[in-house]
Amino acid sequence: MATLKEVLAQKIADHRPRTTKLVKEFGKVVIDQVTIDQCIGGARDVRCLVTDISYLDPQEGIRFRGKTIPETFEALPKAKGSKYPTVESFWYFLLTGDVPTQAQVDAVVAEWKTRQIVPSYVWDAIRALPRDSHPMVMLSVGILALQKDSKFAAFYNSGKFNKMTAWESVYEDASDLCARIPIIAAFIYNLKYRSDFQTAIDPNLDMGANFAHMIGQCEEYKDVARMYFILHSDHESGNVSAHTTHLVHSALSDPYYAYSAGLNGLAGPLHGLANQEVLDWTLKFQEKYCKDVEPTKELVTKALWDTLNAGQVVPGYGHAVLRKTDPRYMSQREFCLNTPGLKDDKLFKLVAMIFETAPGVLTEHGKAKNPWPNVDAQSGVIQWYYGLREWDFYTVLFGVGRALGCMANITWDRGLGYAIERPKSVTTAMLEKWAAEG
Ligand code: NMX
Ligand code: MLT
Repeated sequence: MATLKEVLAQKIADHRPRTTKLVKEFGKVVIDQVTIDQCIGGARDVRCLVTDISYLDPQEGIRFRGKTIPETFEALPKAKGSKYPTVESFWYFLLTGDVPTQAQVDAVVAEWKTRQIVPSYVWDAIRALPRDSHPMVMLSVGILALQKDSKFAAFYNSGKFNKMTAWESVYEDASDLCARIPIIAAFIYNLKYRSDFQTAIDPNLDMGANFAHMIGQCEEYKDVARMYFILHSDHESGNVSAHTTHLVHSALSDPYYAYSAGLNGLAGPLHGLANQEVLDWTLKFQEKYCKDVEPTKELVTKALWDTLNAGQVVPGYGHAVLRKTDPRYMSQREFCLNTPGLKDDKLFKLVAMIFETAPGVLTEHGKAKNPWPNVDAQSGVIQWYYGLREWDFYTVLFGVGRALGCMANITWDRGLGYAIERPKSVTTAMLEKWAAEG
């Protein structure tokens, strides 16, 4: 049986002529134009990035390698005794576009076991930080500390650097990073919230299950981890974390530099931090409005307007690309509805009530182009239910999942020899001149 790396080598070799032909023969074909509001407004909708790993349709939502979320979950081999696939099978699928066989999945699980050992200098670097540092700082530092042993950096410095084979050492770093990031995340969780009670890796468990084991979670949480990491993995390449990772790596900075930077973008409240903001908002709502009474749609409406009138955003709602409810939201909601206990949980019911109320309020408010919930509006309540209540850790969970998409993407970036990213800036005076000229 060919290894994942061998399968990928063939895929990259097969793909290269397509990219070369597009550039050589059709390089000047126009696929978009840029307007002044796009230039000032965050390059929204400007089509200038290429990835085949996922595609985000504004109406339909994400497709991983051409498959919707339900199709992805359906197609991939499941973890033993579980309804969900292992993260390792999803990694194989993201990288190659092929649904792996059980034997191919087992090989990746075994390979990641050999990659999981985190050097002690990473623990030293994290421990050196103030204990009340945000866990995203700890994660970003932990990933950056791994840079010392980057195989890509070593290859670059070896004097034998070769553009055709450079992707191989990116693949090595990417695989190491994906295998190690849940171990680092578990270490941070235990350090901050379990009085530094560290649990050893279980060599018999797949990535998601082992993460659950390492943070002292229950059997059921193994599927929560698998589902969470897969759902948060990739959202095409224009989002802040994926784009930052791609941009930094385009300077041939190695995967550790690149993903540490990507994590720093994920830590922003308009991006991945929104999941902790959602929990914060919801609990504050309960505290302020529902100490003695049951929540009602009227109370939720009032709280939403209070937030909007204070000039704040409603966390977990809106999106730069999506124009409907995020299918990642629906997938997690379905998990809640199918989980006895969670289905009737007080906080889940409140989140469901916000879902019924917020789109109408945001539509009436009239600013947000998309009044529907995104992935972050539903993820925290699941963690909360399973007792993972330290919500400043939620973006770390997002960061563990997002590593899969970012690492798959930069492996392909190098495979296809994408150039250093360097868009052109203009001055305000130039915009004014072009505006006057019509
Ligand atoms: N609540 C209130 N106002 C909003 C919201 C919201 N949820 N979403 C957008 N707006 C406002 C936005 O601030 C902007 O106002 P202004 O003109 O005063 O600057 C206006 O509506 C137009 O923004 P859009 O074009 O709809 O949104 P944009 O593409 O700029 O930003 C988000 C997308 C996701 C950053 C934005 O919807 C938002 O801030 N949402 C809340 C935070 C959040 O949930 N982020 C997580 C996104 C998913 N993720 O995980 O990364
Ligand atoms: C993501 O998953 O990255 C977010 O939904 C944000 C985005 O796609 O822009």
